[in-house]
Amino acid sequence: MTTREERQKAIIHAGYNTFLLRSRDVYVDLLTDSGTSAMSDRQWSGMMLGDESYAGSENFYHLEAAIQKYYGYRYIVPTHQGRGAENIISKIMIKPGDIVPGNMYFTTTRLHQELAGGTFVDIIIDEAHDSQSEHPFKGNVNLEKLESLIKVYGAKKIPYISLATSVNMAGGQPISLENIRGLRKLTHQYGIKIIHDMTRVAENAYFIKMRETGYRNKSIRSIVKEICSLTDGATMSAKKDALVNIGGFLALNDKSLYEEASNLVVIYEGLHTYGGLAGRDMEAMAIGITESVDDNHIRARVGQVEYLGNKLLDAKIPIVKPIGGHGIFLDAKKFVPHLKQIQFPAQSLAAEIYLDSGVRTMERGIVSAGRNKDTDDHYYPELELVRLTIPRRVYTQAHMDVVAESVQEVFTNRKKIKGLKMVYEPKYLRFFQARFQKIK
Ligand code: P61
Repeated sequence: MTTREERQKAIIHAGYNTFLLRSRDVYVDLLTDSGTSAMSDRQWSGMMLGDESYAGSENFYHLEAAIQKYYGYRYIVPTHQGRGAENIISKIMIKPGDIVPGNMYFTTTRLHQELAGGTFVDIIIDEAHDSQSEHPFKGNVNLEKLESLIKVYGAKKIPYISLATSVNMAGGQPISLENIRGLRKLTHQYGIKIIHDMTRVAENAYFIKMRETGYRNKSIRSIVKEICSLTDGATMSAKKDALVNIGGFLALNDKSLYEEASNLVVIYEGLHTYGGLAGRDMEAMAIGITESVDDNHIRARVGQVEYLGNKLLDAKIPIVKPIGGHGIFLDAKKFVPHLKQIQFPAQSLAAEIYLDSGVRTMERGIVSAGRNKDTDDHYYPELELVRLTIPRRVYTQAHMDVVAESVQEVFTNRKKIKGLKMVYEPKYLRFFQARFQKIK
């Protein structure tokens, strides 16, 4: 624990960017659920069985078997984390001038698509951009938007649909199986592939179980498999759902695409049977995948997020509704309406929460959205959010109580919160390293 004076120094030193804080200065760390979950006794036992052979490690085959069994994809290429897989798939499939439609952008995913010469186009339903819409599947694709895009550009210009389950930037919002089926049908007509960002697929499956007609008695495991069966391949950051501190993969059903991927991976990650990971990491991932599709685990995980969300709703704090799968997202436009978006309201609010209690959160608004690659102007996203992300199997409800109290305290004093100006802006993924000063 730290004093307010210590936190004041720390946040100024960090340029009002929670990514630049030292973890020793943080009390409850809700920056991300990425790589921050606790591994189980079984996973740790698996770490002891690392086969650290350069080629053909036993652990690779365990991982491959787990992916085939639980997700159903045929070929896999391990990578050090999700963006390693995004780099490879983008390089293989996207040509300069291509259009990549997707259900809301994700920072690293869009950047790799752009670096490969593509342009991302958002085809998520409009409700996803409205924090107060209670649509049960705000991750859904607007199929009419997609079809008119295909008509304008032609199917040849669209290498694949970038389809995320549990849409992160929308607030961890799910897509329904009905919508994925509709998308599959439409893409089949035009011969377009679907590449699934399956980083939080099990959390999405939980919402399908709870909200979609006909799924209440289905297991998470079977829902996950059904989702994957409707897509052609996937990128995975196993640091989330799959409960590991490091790891990811690219999965594909098409053999020739797999062959290209397994050739590229040796340039950027490592041999195709380790992809930048130690044997022990692959073993932990194989076991983590198995644990991630357990109904009881996923209910407890999403249940903890709901616990915090309901506390904030009871206190009339403006958050994204419905409550998502991996965190609570504060609506900064409603929380600090006196700040203009160019004064970085969510960035400022995240700094203020840290100052109040040492709780670390993350900006998900104008800073994260970055600049338009063609015009170089800031994007002004509808959603200006602060994400309180819950790691899996780490915190207790008592920690959630502390967090809720702190957010309420900051809410009470919200009128005093000042805006920020950006004083350092890196070229790529600026939110990680940008620095700010308080506007006097
Ligand atoms: C996160 F602020 N997410 O949510 P990698 N797809 C999806 C992700 O959520 C994801 C990746 C791909 C992080 C870490 C992070 O703007 C940020 O294993 C849906 O991180 O390479 C990662 O997977 C990339 C935080 C990433 C960010 C980018 O906290």
